[in-house]
Amino acid sequence: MPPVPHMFEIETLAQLREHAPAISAVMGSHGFCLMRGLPNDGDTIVAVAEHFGDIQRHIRADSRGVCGDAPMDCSWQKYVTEYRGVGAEEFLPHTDGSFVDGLLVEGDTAKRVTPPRLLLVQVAQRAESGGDNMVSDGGEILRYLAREELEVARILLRPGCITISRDDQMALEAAVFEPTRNGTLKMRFRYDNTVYAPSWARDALIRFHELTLDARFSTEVATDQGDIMVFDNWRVLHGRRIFSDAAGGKTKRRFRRVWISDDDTEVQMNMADEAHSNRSQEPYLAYATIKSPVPADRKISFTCGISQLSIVVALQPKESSSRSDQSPWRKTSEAAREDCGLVSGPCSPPARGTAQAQEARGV
Ligand SMILES: O=C(O)CCC(=O)C(=O)O
Ligand SMILES: [Fe+2]
Repeated sequence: MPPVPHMFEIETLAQLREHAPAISAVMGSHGFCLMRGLPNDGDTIVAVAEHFGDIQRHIRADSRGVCGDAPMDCSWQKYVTEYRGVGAEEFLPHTDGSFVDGLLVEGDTAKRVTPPRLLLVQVAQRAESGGDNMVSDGGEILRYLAREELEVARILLRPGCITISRDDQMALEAAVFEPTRNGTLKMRFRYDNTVYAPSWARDALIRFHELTLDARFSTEVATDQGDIMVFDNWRVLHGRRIFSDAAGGKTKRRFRRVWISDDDTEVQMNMADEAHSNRSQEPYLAYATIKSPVPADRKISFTCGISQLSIVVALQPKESSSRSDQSPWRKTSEAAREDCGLVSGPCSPPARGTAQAQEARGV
């Protein structure tokens, strides 16, 4: 079978580094890639992950941040039915960590804890039958909606359209598509009993879910044992078909998974200069970041998320009212920042404050 464009045959970490430019290009064009030929063990997925960024821990992970080997903490097993990834049923297209939205103090500042930017999945053991993975391109779906079903796009961009509550985590009144500071959009979505929505957003979420299963936007990913898939978790959704394992548990399907943390969060200063951990932060300790030992110039880098350009153009109102003409948000983002007394540079406001983002959110 000829290799597919998103597939790389890689047997060593040196080869991974050689392929870095091509991997970056495929992540940019497809939002995911697959590596075949590396050793099938937990240390390998960790070493590969460290080339993409800092690993973000998970409640079910081991001390290296790997889910699927022996977890460090077993407290979650009391609530095992809350973790869909652990069962054998179908897992509908979703982004990982959609329920994570918190804060952790580190030293004398704090940082938001948010869903991962990337996720890596290694096929440790395939199922006896079923369990194939699929990927859907959230960027393509949003572009389609902005062209053909504008009101659905507007709702999915509006903060408050989705709340996700799982285990001891809650993302309250989030948006399915949220502006990042680098000008892209990041997506947060799942469709199951962890999700709540106000009545104005319900139909739009149902419609988006339907489109994640639509063959125009989704692909099956054929995998072999040991394959590593990398997903841009801000742009593509991944899912899993129902599976069954051989009787006697000989070939129990097992996937290893590692998250790469969001690098888009701003440092938060404590207003009394007294940053301190408290009980509200405890649930997020399980999702803290582990610094990668790979130096920046050896990392595989590319821009994650959904490019906003064509979407923002589609969302522009045809004719602007005189009231909105006077608003600073009608001007360019730079002019708007000046109007607000804010300067560009390291302290500039997040993209959510720009004219484009305000427009995209229907403000
Ligand atoms: O089992 C799989 O293939 C993926 C599971 C998954 O997506 C998850 O646990 O978030
Ligand atoms: Fe997942």
